[in-house]
Amino acid sequence: MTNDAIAQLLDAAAHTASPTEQFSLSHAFDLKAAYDIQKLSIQKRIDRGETLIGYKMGFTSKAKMEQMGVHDLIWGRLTDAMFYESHKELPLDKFIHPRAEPEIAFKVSKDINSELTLHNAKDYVSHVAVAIEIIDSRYQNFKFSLEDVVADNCSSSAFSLGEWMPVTQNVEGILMSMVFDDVIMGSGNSNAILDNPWASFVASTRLALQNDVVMRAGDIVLAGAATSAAHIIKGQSISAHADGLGSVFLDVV
Ligand code: 0L1
Ligand code: MG
Repeated sequence: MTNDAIAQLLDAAAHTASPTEQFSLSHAFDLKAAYDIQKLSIQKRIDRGETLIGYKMGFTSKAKMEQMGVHDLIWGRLTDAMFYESHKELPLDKFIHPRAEPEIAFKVSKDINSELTLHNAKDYVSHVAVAIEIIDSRYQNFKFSLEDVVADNCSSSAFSLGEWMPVTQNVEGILMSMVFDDVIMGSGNSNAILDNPWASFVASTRLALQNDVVMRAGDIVLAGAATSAAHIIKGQSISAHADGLGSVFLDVV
């Protein structure tokens, strides 16, 4: 099977919200091919009129790595159609078996053509926000290899953002939580994200460079989750909170 054929099947699975089998079970492909498939599959969205608006980092917390049984940092792409405004509805029928996770988001302030460091990263970011990422593996039973999940855009399917705060707002070592209706589904420290969410942003600039991607002013980077992901169901009000950053809310309908 060609990379484009896999990309087509993954795109169709996402578009029709119907799961597909893991490709790695029948077809050997490496991480480089997986990222190529991811790019081809996102291109199909762009060809339908969607716009690339940023990137997501995955497997950035110990909890997440343990939950999924892998040890590599991965990244995916975000389009405008994946964005849902806070306090608005998230239609469940667009997803297969979605899960939510509380994250920190960064907004890029100028084009990035080099790998940044913890020292200069703030010069390239204008704002930070609390975020919810909705992950929805296109594979049956949320089961995949590292290559499968990278090809599947690292399960990314939707996200929402709290109010953008100036970059001077602290995001290190802050308490974060995710609440479904009135139940706390998970809470943790933002430093569960690679020991410091800024480290995840810095890693995104390294990965972008390695993959010949130029991050543009205005791009959004989801830095990763501070807790394990939790299944969402119809009728729930879901929210994520981060000390000093505020909250973000979605109604699952
Ligand atoms: O955002 C994440 O850390 C998830 C990456 C993809 C793996 C998954 O679907 O849980
Ligand atoms: Mg995530």
